Amino acid sequence: MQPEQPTTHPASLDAFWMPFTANRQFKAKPRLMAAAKGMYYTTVDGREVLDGTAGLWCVNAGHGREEIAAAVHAQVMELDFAPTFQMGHPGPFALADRLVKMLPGDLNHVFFTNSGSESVDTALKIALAYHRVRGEGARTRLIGRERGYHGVGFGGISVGGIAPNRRFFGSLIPGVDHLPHTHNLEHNAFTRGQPEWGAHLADELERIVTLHDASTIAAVIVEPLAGSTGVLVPPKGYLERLRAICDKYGILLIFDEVITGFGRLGSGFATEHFGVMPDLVTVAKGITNGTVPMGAVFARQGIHDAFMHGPDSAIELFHGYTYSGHPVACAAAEATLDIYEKEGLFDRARRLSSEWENAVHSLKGLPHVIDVRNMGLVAGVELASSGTPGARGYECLVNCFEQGLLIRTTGDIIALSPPLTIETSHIDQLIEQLTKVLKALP
Ligand code: PXG
Repeated sequence: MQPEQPTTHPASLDAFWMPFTANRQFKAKPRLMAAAKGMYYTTVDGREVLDGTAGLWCVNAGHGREEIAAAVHAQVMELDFAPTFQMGHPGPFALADRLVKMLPGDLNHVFFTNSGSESVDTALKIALAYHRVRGEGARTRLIGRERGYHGVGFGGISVGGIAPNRRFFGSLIPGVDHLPHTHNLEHNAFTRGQPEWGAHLADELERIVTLHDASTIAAVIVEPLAGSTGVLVPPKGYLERLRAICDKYGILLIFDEVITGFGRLGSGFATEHFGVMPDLVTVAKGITNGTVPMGAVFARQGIHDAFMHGPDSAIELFHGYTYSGHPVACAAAEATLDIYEKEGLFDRARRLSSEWENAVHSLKGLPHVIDVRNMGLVAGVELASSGTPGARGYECLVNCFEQGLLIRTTGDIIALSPPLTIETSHIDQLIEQLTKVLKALP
């Protein structure tokens, strides 16, 4: 008997419980991608869809890169898997060495994970353990921010600031507080780049320190630019103030760069872009161009070194994943970094950013548009709610997809974050299609 031909149309959609999706609604009218190349997806019914979101903020070098495919294939054939617990292989050592040269200052040690969520939980655990190994074990409190997204681990949802991601899951981890978010349309609507208003919101950290006492606080975690909750650009001076207050009280500052890392803002990383040095940095997504799951946490020299005491035979950090530094992920990451370097994609994002800014701000004045904000190759377009929160955003997403454009929406906010390989013709197409959809929305 001949084997059945593979088909891109699944026989049934029932068994896959989809993440962050209205499963019943989706399965009644699915949107399925079959292939991708460059800036475009192709759907199972053969339509081209322009990728306005780099997949899920991860395919920074565009789709279907031969170099990554070749590296992954070669790695599987040479060394498919090897443990990194009390054992090793060259991949993660070489990759870590290369990565730390891309980050500023002494962010020169790397702990590998498999996702952004794992990176966040790893960074929070390193922060807690760091204080403990230094004899400040009372520093257990973690500070996040309203509208923060730090993945879906228990640590990440605890410090995260998105109510539906938190309220179903019990008491979360104890001893967490939140800074206020910085989103304010009254002061900052239609700002290009960083808003002037809002740096003072960092001073809320002083209030939290007064309330709990610095001796109980381990770390503050923020996305330098908040992605998932609608592209919230940090006000001028805000991150600097957070850094200064953390320094004053011995609190670690963690930047979650899962979205901002690897060129999105027109610099390698947000820490470099804003000139503010955190103590720990989390990344994922763009590290492998979205091809193989991988994440990482960067730690400053002093944090790493605080663990390197006691007998040589002692395991310094009781943490890690079977797939920390997986050979195939390392190979994909090396090939991805080669592309970023050879094609100068971070500089390209910076060069394109003013063209991008002008393009997205041309949406001002269209029906329902109450804000446009941008930085590097990312933009948020906020729509007025139709009365049912999220309904207009969802309708916009569906209509864009039908028109041949992939966007992301969070509530009634559109997030745009195309591959850094985008060209003027694609920017024009994106704006044209979005304009058409916005004009037709009820
Ligand atoms: N931190 C940040 C800042 C993120 O944006 C994570 C952590 C978690 O990463 P993983 O790999 O565990 O998903 C993220 C993920 C969206 C969207 O539509 C954003 C993310 C994931 C899925 C959708 O904005 N960000």
